Amino acid sequence: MSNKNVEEIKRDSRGLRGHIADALQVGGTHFDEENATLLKFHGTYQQDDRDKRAALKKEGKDKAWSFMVRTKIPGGDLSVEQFLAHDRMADALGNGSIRLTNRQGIQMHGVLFGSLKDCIRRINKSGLTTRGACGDIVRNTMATAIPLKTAVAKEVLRFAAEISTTFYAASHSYSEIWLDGEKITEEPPDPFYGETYLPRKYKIGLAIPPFNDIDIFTQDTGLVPEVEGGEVTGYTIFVGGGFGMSHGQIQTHPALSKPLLFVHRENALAALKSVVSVQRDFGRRDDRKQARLKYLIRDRGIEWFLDRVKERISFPVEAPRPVTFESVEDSLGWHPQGDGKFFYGVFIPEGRIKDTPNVRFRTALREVCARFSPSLRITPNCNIYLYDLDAEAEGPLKALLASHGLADPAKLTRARRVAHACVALPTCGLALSESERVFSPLMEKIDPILRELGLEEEPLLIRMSGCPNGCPRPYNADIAFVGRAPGKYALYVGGSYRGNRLAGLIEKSVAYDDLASHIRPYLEDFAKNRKPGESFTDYFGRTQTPGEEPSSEQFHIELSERQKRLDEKKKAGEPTPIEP
Ligand code: SRM
Ligand code: SF4
Repeated sequence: MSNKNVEEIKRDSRGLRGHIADALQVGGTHFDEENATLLKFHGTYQQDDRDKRAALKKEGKDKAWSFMVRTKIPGGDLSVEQFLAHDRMADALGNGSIRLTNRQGIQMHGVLFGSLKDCIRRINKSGLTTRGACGDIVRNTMATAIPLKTAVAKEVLRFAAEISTTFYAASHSYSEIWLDGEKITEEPPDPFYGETYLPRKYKIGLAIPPFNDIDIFTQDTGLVPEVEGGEVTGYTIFVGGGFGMSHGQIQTHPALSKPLLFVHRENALAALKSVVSVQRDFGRRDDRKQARLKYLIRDRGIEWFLDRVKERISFPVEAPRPVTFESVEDSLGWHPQGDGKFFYGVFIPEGRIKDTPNVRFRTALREVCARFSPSLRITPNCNIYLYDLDAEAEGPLKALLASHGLADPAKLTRARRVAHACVALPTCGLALSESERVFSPLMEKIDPILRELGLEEEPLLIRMSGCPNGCPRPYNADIAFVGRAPGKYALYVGGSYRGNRLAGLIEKSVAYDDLASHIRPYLEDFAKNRKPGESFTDYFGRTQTPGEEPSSEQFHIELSERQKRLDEKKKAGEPTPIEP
């Protein structure tokens, strides 16, 4: 057990080297805690198989150690060769599956100590990297995934890639350890990050209205292009989104980002660097649970933050421009992409690409790659777009996917097409309950309710997580199940499929088997009483908490209690904002 805290580990790491290279040389099954902390900056998490944990402990044996390796893919855009490199590794080095992530990356699970270097080396050989995929640093940069061939979409994807490389750690340690790069004995501290990098992880995404697939309000920093004459002229920058929290700990809560400023295109990268540097210098480093940008902005205020950002730049910035988003959904199925070619959005439940007795996702995608040579893009809902397809490919492509048992997206409920659950057990060390493994069976109970009530084509955002850290971005969903304990979930209702409203806590603990029946009354009420054309999001906003959407600070208060306080205040003729 290391006595050092994470700040000390970073400071003493000699540019994130620690003793990782020595440990790899010596061999074994896992790394010590300090090296495991530093490994995150190199894009890998040390994990153990939690399905086996108890039995191994009983037998007095060590944990079944393995590694999750995360590939960073700006905007989720990758080639057939890059995808196939991961597919090959799934068998050779991993657990036989690939996991698309909801930040448009790829995770390999079950990589053993002896295969780790090979895995990272192979990812780099394919032209991608794991560098900075995890750790207290700028993570994978997201961008609207829909592969439309507009100048704006092209520019946004280019900028996502530029942001990604701009915020790499400067240290040569990555190439030294994993790619047999030249050994550098003395290195100055990182010119941007310094010795201790950022206080916490940092997430950036770009969203092209009306598409909010990247869930822009959940990012530490979001950029929305301003478009004139079909070209990007600048960006409105949002700051302070983030979803991690702990159940019942009121000082921890999700937050949606706020508009900060508008900047002209040529100054956007410099403005972004200034924004990140303010968090670097002022974000709390004494408490990792209060270290994200959202808390800095909560504690000091957006005006204070803007002043600090402006102090560090020499060009003018303007007031943020208004932005409007329609939905966080993907466009699954067959669509024109605007240049005579077509794209097809493939539904991948929970982003897990594997072959099962009924559905052969891996085989299907391998054959698609061989036969149609598409370009690929991972969506923020863990689905995948195949694009640059010829019109003639439609029939054969659909037939190929169907022959391997993949669902026709048009036959799924609209809710199922966008729903997501995080990884959780057995690999996630923080999971309090199941998520990915129990989500499809749960949706198989919810889908019939939606069909029975005539809601199969309603935009309804449903998300599930195995703990309150918020990886599947549950807290702005229409309906969310958040793991509390084995088989138990907190129920949240009332977010928005546009991604711009937080849900509210409905019940603190519901048994897994009862989840579908607990949300049924909300769906019935909506189906019966909504106005023509009104979505669940808008109905809930109009009827449940009119003018009183739950703020971050009220996040741990159950809906019934919030409504009780609201009614009391109204009765007394007092202003209605609800205190935490
Ligand atoms: Fe996450 C930690 C999986 C997106 C908030 N997340 C983890 C770890 C690494 C567990 C750990 O620390 O040991 C999980 C690995 C599980 C496994 O076995 O694979 C994990 N997070 C994921 C993924 C794979 C979920 C998914 O279903 O796709 C996503 C990977 C994205 C990527 O490619 O980088 C993933 N995580 C998110 C998001 C959503 C987003 O980024 O858009 C969030 C909420 C937004 C945010 O960051 O606020 C998120 N993950 C967290 C947190 C809470 C952070 C906080 O501020 O408190 C943790 C725990 C932590 O950092 O202490 C965490
Ligand atoms: Fe693990 Fe919790 Fe993230 Fe799910 S939300 S992957 S359980 S950390």
